[in-house]
Amino acid sequence: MSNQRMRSGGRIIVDSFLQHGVEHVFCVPGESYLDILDALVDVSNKINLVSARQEGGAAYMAESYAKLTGKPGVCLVTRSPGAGNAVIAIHTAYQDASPMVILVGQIKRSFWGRGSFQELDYVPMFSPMTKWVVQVERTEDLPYYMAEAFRVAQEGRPGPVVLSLPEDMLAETSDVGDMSVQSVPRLVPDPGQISQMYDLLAKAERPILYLGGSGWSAQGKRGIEEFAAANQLPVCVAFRRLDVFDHDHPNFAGEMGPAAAPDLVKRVQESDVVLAVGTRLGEHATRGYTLFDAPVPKQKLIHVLQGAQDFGRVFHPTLAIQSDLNAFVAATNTMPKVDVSRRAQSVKEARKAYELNLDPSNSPKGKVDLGQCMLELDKLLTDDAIVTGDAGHYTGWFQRFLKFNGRRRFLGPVSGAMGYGVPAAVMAKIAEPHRMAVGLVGDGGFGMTGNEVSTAIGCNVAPVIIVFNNGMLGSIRAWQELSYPGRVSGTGLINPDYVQLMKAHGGFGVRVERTQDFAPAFRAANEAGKFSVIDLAMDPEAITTRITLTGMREAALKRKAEKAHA
Ligand SMILES: Cc1ncc(C[n+]2csc(CCOP(=O)(O)OP(=O)(O)O)c2C)c(N)n1
Ligand SMILES: [Mg+2]
Repeated sequence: MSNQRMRSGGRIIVDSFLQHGVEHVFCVPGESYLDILDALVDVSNKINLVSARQEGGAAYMAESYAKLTGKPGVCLVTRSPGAGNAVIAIHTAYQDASPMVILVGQIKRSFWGRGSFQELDYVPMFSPMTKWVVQVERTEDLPYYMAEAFRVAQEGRPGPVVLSLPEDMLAETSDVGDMSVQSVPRLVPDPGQISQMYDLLAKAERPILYLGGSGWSAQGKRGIEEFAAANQLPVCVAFRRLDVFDHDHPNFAGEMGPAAAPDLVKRVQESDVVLAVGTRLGEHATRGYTLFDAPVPKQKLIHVLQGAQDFGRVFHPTLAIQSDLNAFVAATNTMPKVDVSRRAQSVKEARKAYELNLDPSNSPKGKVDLGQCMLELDKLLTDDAIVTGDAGHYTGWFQRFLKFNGRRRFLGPVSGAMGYGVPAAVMAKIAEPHRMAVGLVGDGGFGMTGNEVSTAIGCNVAPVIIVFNNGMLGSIRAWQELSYPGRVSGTGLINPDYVQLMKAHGGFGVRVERTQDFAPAFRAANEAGKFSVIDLAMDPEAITTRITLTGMREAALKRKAEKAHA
């Protein structure tokens, strides 16, 4: 006889949450996992169950929690409709390398294969977007699967794990004991590779440090700042990885997403050694894979990644270093000092160009000067604010003009999935109630998950959401103008009156139609102590920080005319 008490599957899972230090669980309830919900009742003083309005919102909350804390985000969803809604965030966790444990309630085992109500096989469904997906058939196996799910989600390149849990398996009992928490090995770089890197960097004339990826610790971020300074390396950050390097640091040269400053793009292209740490050098980090020659860049490429699967996938590395990013930074301390003062000038030039790029005076503007608003916002945000973003062309404005650092965090979908900003801001205020949480979202993005305002109000948390309201799905409209100039199709938006909408929710809403009204509106929203929306009137012409919508259309028409004549 085992000494272990009999526990249901749900209780075993909740005990495993406690073992793994889970503090918040994000869910939309379903009848397929009642036993887990039931077991959570007894630990409500230790685990905060956040019940969102839609699984897309719940799963984004869990994913953004992982980005914020580095710990696995936990999400509970019901079978096919719930799992289907959660896909957007699971795929985001996969692309963005965020550790996540997603538990899906499944139909009873005995109903399998009958085309039963909401029957679906999650293994083929989630295989292409998870590190591991498995259905647990026996209650006594749960301690293993839970411990393994947490380990796999965090090891190497972090990512999502899905467990499918038949409802009768969850309700059955077992006297199985817990499995101990499995430590996640931290891959350290090979010392020989660090000395090879040293040789390459010592000889470099125009090196660039290109940072991205997930899993940076505060210490790792401080360490990479020191490394950049000591080695005279200008630093750029990858698309939506804005907070991996302090923007006020003298080596910071800007962000390298699709809206990057042309001067910085040129600098990266003309570099002779690229030290890419964390970033996969994916499509949006490399201007559609054109930033470097593929597959063999003319630069020496030192590529540092947590997982080996992305080495050489597009760009062949000169030196591939598989390592935990923070362990890599720590290992650079062993490098001997070298005189690289000859590179100081190029660091200064890159910095100067970044600072010049912070001037919005040549940017398109309507009644609201968005560049000016972002500079104002930069002053109004606390140093440890959590800023969340969404997808869309409006993101170009804060990506260019807002500043981040190790403490002022940015959470956004590298995957480009819309609807991220509101749930992530709600999560930020739940996980870190004493920090300022500000969501920057388009009117399209707000339309997708703005319903999570109810979740925030239910949880008594009050993020501030700024809706960049241009009355359109601006990003797609821009693509239409580029490829099919003048032919607008399906990209207009009819929006609600956000001030009235917030009133109906019991929140706070304010509309801003002039630049000078932005700062007072933000202060009012911040002080309202309620879920707040600032409806920021955005001139549809201000589609990017560099060119108007009309400018885009005219350039496209000109290109077409030239092509026709050629
Ligand atoms: C879930 C999802 N659906 C569709 C898209 C395609 N898409 C990318 S940006 C965009 C428009 C975003 O509109 P909005 O939030 O208003 O921002 P804007 O571009 O107008 O600044 C769309 C539809 C996407 N990325 N994600
Ligand atoms: Mg829009």
